[in-house]
Amino acid sequence: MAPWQRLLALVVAVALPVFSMAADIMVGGSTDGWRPGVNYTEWAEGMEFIVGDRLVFSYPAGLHNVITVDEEAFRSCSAPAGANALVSGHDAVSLNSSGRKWYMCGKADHCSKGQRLLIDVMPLVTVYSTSTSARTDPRSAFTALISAVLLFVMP
Ligand SMILES: *[C@@H]1O[C@H](CO)[C@@H](O)[C@H](O)[C@H]1NC(C)=O
Ligand SMILES: *[C@@H]1O[C@H](CO)[C@@H](O)[C@H](O)[C@H]1NC(C)=O
Ligand SMILES: [Cu+2]
Repeated sequence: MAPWQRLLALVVAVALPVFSMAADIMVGGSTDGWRPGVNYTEWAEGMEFIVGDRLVFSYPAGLHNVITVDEEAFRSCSAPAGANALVSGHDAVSLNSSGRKWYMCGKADHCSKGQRLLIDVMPLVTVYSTSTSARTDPRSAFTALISAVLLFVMP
């Protein structure tokens, strides 16, 4: 590589993680947060979840909790006995893998009052896939651009 190519590759390598940085997503937004009586299906429809993002469940500690469940528990609003609940009131959950995830509040009848969340987490880079679900959001568009530059520059 010529020196300018090395420099460009270095700049790109440094910039990449910054521009494709994961987001913290507050569940329900900052007004509603995590509580019964919110339609989280509707809320999630306007959102994009990407591997590496974190969900942040915000609520007054003690009033609610957050349990990661499977589809069946989600449907029936019945968390398995002894399920691990997050209780801090500001619970961050890392989205480590793509695919469907389910969460519910395990307090009283909150789940059946709407306090449950289903999301579809997308892979970070779908630019190389032939799927029609290619991402168009700025983060992945920038990642794709940078990747293209890298591929061009590298010997
Ligand atoms: C929540 O919103 C979704 C999508 O708009 C809708 O299909 C569903 O019926 C709503 N649920 C409730 C309990 O209102
Ligand atoms: C995600 O990965 C981190 C770091 O490896 C780990 O601490 C955490 O428990 C994982 N979260 C989930 C929901 O699997
Ligand atoms: Cu609750």
